[in-house]
Amino acid sequence: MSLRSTPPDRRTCWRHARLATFAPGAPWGWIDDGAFVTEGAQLAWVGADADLPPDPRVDAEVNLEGALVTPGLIDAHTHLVYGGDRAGEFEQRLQGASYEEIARTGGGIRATVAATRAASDDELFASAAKRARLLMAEGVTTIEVKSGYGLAEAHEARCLAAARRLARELPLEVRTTSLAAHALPPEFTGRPDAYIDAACTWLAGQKARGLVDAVDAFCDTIGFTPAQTERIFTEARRLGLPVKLHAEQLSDQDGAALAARFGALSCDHLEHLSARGSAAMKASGTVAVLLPGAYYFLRETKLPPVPALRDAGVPMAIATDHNPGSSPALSLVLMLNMACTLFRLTPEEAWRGVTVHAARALGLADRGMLAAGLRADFAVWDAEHPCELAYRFGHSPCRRRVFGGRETDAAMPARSACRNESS
Ligand code: DI6
Ligand code: FE
Repeated sequence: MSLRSTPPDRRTCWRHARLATFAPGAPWGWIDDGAFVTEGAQLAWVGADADLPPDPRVDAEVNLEGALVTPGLIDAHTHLVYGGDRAGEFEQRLQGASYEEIARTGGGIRATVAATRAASDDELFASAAKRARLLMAEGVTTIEVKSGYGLAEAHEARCLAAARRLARELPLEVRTTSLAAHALPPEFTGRPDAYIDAACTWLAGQKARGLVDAVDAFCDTIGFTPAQTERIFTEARRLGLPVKLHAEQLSDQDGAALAARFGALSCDHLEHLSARGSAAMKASGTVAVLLPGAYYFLRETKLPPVPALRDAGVPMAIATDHNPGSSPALSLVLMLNMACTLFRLTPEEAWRGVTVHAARALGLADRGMLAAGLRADFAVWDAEHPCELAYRFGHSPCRRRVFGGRETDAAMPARSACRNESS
């Protein structure tokens, strides 16, 4: 049976868990002595153990002995598929070069583009699978993966296809995003508008091949202008693809307001977001995806306007932004701590950011909470309360991981990845 096939409608009753369901109501959606029933890939019932209805159809019962259970974690922003790494650039930055200077002199994203184009399909897949397994070992069950290191039609398609292959070969949901408008490739130096014209023509083919779920762009001084971003978004809309945006990361381009006009699923980064941008996001129901790994690694000092987002009621998600240049992070659990320490989110806000709000940032209504009718994607932790996972760092006590009702070894995937794929 393949990893992706839905298990038979086997009913399992999981009892005596501390449940952080994130369902509306109590803080954390907390249930002290909780139980839930999985039926195949879905949750059939969630509630207090004392309220568990008698169910003769249950095939198996598991006593969780008070362990914490949360929804499977969702990493709503990654650039997981690429060749090479940028450890050398890290050293340059330690000697004083800025991220923007390195980008302007042909390093940065362009260096990764060269390494990505040089990598074979199998190499791209194997390196991305190794990274995905490390995320999965910490209870991650859904990830988003962007293209954006191919920057030519065939190479962008190869990267999206590698992301789709992750979902076929690993017990993991993968949403793909086309990010051709990430940087200007060398063939188009000095001709950004011509590049955007070309990138617009690739989207229909990506969609026809089933390679893409959403469209993103990098709207910034070292990326693309709002007018160029708008052209990509217009083509996405014509094709019925939702959009998201790398917005106001290094400067305020009013990108969030532009994305909001297109009903964007999310605007991501947002360190330089204005009050106008956050109001526009609220009005369009756009999620703010905050990326503390990139803030930390680039030693940014301008914080995203968390109090304004909170006051405006804009849902906040937290993601790794895993990429080789600005956030080589492979721990979504660590991002919980960073979101609290650096961005001053509450532990509950940070957790909602990797569950309910992350699901919304991907347009997925079937996950992110533990509730009847949603997917049976969950993690069992060696902890009594989710706050502990936001408080500790360098420590990810995932004990069990269940994806679509099927238990997968939470720890082994990462270890076997290191054995099998690092040679
Ligand atoms: N913003 C980022 O932080 C990443 N992409 C983007 O638009 C960085 C990508 C890289 O440096 O490779
Ligand atoms: Fe990013």
